[in-house]
Amino acid sequence: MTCRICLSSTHVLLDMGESPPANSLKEAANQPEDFYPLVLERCNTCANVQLRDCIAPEKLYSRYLYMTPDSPSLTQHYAFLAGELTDRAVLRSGSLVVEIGSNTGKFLRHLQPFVRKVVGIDPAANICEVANQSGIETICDFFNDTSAEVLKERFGRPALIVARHCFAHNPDPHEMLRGVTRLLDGDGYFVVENAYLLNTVENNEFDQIYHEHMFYYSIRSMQALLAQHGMHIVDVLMVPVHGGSIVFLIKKIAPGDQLGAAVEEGARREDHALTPETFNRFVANTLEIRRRLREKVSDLLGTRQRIYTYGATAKGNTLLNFVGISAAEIPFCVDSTPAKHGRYLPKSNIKVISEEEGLASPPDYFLLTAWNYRDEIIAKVRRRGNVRSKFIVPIPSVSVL
Ligand code: DWN
Repeated sequence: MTCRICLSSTHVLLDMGESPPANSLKEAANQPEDFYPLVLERCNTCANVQLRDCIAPEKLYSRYLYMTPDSPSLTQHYAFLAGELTDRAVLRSGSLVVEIGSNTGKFLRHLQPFVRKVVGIDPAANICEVANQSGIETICDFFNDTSAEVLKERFGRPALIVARHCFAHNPDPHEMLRGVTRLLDGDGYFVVENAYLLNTVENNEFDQIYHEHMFYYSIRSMQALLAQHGMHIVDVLMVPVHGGSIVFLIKKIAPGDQLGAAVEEGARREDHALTPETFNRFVANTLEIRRRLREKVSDLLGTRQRIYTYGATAKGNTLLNFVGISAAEIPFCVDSTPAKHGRYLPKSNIKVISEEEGLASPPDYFLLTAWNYRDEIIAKVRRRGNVRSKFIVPIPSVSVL
């Protein structure tokens, strides 16, 4: 196929067969659902790693069930990020901040005390309603060159545009960057946070592969993309959230721009680490995790152990469907998001119940599909009095806690 960053040819890294969109939770288990190829490929020129087949964003995001969870680790991350951005004069009092894919506005709420005004833009009508009702002004639309012009007319030019875990969620990053270059203040920053390819590959996080993740960014592929839009990375931050993410601090190229040493250091590290051997090892480890998890679940069910999953996560649906686990083996998935309760996971048909319901009839084992919140979820379950259920942690290798 063709690289959507530099238009060169690509080669397939991993074909995960066909699956439904990861957040397409169903109202009824037997509700018909659409399946799409899930194939990861790499560019032969610019190191870009992308999904080969993209689903129309309107189908994925116009009505969206993922709401940023209440999570101590996320709140801690917001505080860290706000501190770093303030120290680097990226977050400026008296300025305007726009966040793309702002969801319910949790991060913007955190930035509000540091600036004059915050504005969100998100395509999901149901999510925008929640955000606006909570007092975070949110425009319901996709971010592109047209909506950027509307934002500029209404609010002026922001000194900071943020895109956390959404810049990789669109088939055409060039369109988003045209909007950013149109809207951003000349001396402003574009801050992109995303799951980091190096962490995804080195930690065997194959469940991060799902249709919302249309790109798997590295410093090299982001540099190749930005160079086509007169922009560059001035610094990077490595952060632990979502299985290991990278924060790109991006500016329009201006004479005298100082680049942080971490940019070139990180890029060189990628050149050494992201080799064909590394990708082959990633594929081999993915197949090994599938084999071992399959075995673990069968053994436990064979000794009449009850298993629930914990976290109706998008990544969890890739894991369950790739391993071939369904409601025939695991009847329930525990999750804290009210909008997901009573619904059924795509393909596996596992029913989502609340954490309270999960506590009322605790299973022998939880398969932790929200492994990126491992410590806080286990601590919460223990704090609420369940000291019996064990946790199967699938990533970076199958283990039981
Ligand atoms: O990139 C994306 C990331 C940022 O968020 C999106 N494409 C979709 C989504 O992916 P995910 O669903 O894998 O994200 P999370 O944040 O790992 O999912 C958290 C889920 O876990 C939520 O449904 C809530 C649930 N949860 C819970 O039940 N109890 C979370 C915590 C912290 C808890 O204590």
